[in-house]
Amino acid sequence: MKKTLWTLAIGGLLALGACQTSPKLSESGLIPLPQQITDGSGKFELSNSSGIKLVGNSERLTRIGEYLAEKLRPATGYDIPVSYDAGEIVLELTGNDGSEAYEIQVTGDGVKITSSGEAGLFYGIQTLLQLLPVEISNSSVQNVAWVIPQGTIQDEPEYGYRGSMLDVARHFISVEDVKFYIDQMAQLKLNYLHLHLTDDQGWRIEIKSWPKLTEIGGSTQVGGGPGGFYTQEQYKDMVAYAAERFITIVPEVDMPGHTNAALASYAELNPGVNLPNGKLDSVNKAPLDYQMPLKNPQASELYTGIEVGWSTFAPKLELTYAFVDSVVREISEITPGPYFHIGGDESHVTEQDDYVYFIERVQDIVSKYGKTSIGWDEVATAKLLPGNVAQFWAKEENAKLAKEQGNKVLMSPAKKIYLDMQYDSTTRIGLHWAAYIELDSAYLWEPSTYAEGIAKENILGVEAPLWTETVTNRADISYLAFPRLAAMAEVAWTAQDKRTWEGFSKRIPAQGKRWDIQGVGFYKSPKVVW
Ligand code: TNX
Repeated sequence: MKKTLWTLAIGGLLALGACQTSPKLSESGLIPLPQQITDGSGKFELSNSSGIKLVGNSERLTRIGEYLAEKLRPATGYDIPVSYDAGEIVLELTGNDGSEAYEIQVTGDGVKITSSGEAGLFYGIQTLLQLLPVEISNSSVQNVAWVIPQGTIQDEPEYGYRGSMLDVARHFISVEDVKFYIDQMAQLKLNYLHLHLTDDQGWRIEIKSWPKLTEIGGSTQVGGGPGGFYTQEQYKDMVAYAAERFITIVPEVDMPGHTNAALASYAELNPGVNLPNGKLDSVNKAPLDYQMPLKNPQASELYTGIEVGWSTFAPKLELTYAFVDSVVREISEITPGPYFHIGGDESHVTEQDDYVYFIERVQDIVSKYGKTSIGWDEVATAKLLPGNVAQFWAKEENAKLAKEQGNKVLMSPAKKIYLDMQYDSTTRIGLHWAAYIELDSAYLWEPSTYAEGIAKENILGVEAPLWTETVTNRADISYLAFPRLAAMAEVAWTAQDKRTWEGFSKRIPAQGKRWDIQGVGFYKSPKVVW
């Protein structure tokens, strides 16, 4: 009798304890933080009999369900069948309007994700994966109770463009590493991957009508390594891989500056006299005859350093536009997304009049092939076509010029979200010309108030670029991008009044555990108790 009482008492205490420590939905390590979380009581537990039930009409629905099942099977060891018949996890598509908003209801009987768009369902799935114990990220079976706290989440992004950029030109980044990055972006609900495909040091995309671009221009990189390039087939493969994860690729061909790799590949594109080191004279600017076709054109030399702003196409040479036309046509044909990035930054040796003329002609070419131009903020010194976008990185006055023309701004302030900036003076790679950016600094800013005069209605979205002068492999990418990309993702997704550094710094350790399990070597910022 006495023993039974004790057992009851201890059992009761244990139950109480379990109840107290049972996590709440609102205490889950969700990044980016959803707009609204309502706690319930109790939990739902995934079991060997759990499956995924699809509701709605879309040929993609089965693939979306399979994506979730494939994320759940390895660590749980469960079958997780996907069907239109039964399942405790319901994926319900109520329309097909492209919406990114979703709702999740967790009850004792199961989980239901609802959206009127396929993208919304996909983001609901990302949230669901973060609601499960972090061990769900393992690729082998884990002995864990797969519980989710009950409650409701209603969520939608603040900005429709949430992106990151990989500079695959300074150091070439392999298809596998780009796919790795795409998978990481998907977990953070980012939806645009901008590939900086060309620069002084390398040309990284096959152009069939100008084959020497990759043959010569793709043959090296910063520091003199072997470089590399994507065939059009490989590019299409990355585009499809990204699209499967609701990520749109934005290709960039940077021009008229940052073009030495092209100038090294084709002598006839070169403006004026070539100096022995392949550079134009930056004091005297381009020589007088630089707009004329050269009699005996000489290709510039390949370049493996990291200086910027010294190369230029010849804006008054007609061949330049025939070249740009072919490049834009071939890339546009294999790019389903709406944007084509024309670069336009740091053209310090292009006369301003010529720069404006060049940008305006290139915008017309891009528009002829059905794409919308994005350019670095300097392009706003030209007359932008309606709908074209200026990517703010440095100069607020350029962002203002874009706004005054009625064009939108993509926010990439270097002092906040340049992923190649060092965390502090001891960071083993990276640059610091804009700032040292610790995790809290990367988090603590607001796109709609950052640049004077640029408000939410002027902003297309937010993008975090990773320049790769000092980045050579996946470990380097991971170290600089994470956790700052997670901070950026929340800045772009979650309304300002809902997010705080304190909250983020408590939620990011769960993401850190997921990265550890996935083998992502992220920076363990001292600002966080990991
Ligand atoms: C500036 S940002 C550049 C890039 C460099 C980067 C390094 C921009 C539009 N141009 O060419 O890679 O700084 O941080």
